[in-house]
Amino acid sequence: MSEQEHSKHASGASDTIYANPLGHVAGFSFDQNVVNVFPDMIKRSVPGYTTIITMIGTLSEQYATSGSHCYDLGCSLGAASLAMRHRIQAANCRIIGVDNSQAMIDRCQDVFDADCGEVPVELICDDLENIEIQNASVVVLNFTLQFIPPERRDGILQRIYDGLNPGGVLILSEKVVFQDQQHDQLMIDLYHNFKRANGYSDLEIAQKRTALENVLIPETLDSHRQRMKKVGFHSCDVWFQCFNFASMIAIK
Ligand code: GEK
Repeated sequence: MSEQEHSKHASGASDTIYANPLGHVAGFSFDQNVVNVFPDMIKRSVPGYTTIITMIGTLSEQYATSGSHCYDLGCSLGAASLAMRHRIQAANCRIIGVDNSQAMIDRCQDVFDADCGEVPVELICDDLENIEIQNASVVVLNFTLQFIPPERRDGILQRIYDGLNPGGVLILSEKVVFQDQQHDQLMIDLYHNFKRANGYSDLEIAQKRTALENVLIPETLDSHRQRMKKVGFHSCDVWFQCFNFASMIAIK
């Protein structure tokens, strides 16, 4: 299944969740309404998303080893798992997709039921903190860690590091902030222009921002580098960045 077919199969609806004024903007949650528009929402909201998904496939082809596990933590509708499935050449790999939203996992299962890739894919509805990570060659956290309370992030990264085989990789994509306030504001302005160019109104941008407050907590690239080094990764840095969205790779 191609990325275009994935979008079509996962959902064809466009994101209008914040199009009308809401008296009270509730905290963002990955419920059925979000699932229904998710492929459209993430492409119009995350600069470089399609490139990152394609490259997760490429990186998996390079790093997946025979008989190992590839994890997609916070898999949503399975775009990264699907890219991995269609690029992995190593024998007897298994992809494990995890998401704690039942609505996401149900729709994700439909996607894989309609896909004819050969690598086995297991989907688990659970908090990623409850998942044992073992015999891993590739672990993907594609815009997921940002939704987890910061004080829990060290422990998660440590368990990922411990569960990776030597030479295995973590691909970590996140929305980020910058220490230099002028640069931070420039990245936010450029990002909002990107959203406007993708058809979101100022009202939609403002209401979504409110919904994500205290739900999506971004850190600096340096904080991510430091955490990766602290848990044991000997090599890590950014491989992709557009405005305040970046993807990093760390090698065990
Ligand atoms: C993609 N990776 O398309 N445990 C498991 N899942 C979680 C947790 C948790 N503790 N917290 C949040 N999630 C995907 C995109 S979206 C990013 C990832 C976004 C899940 C949550 O339910 C949602 O599906 C996903 O993480 C984040 O490549 O929407 O900006």
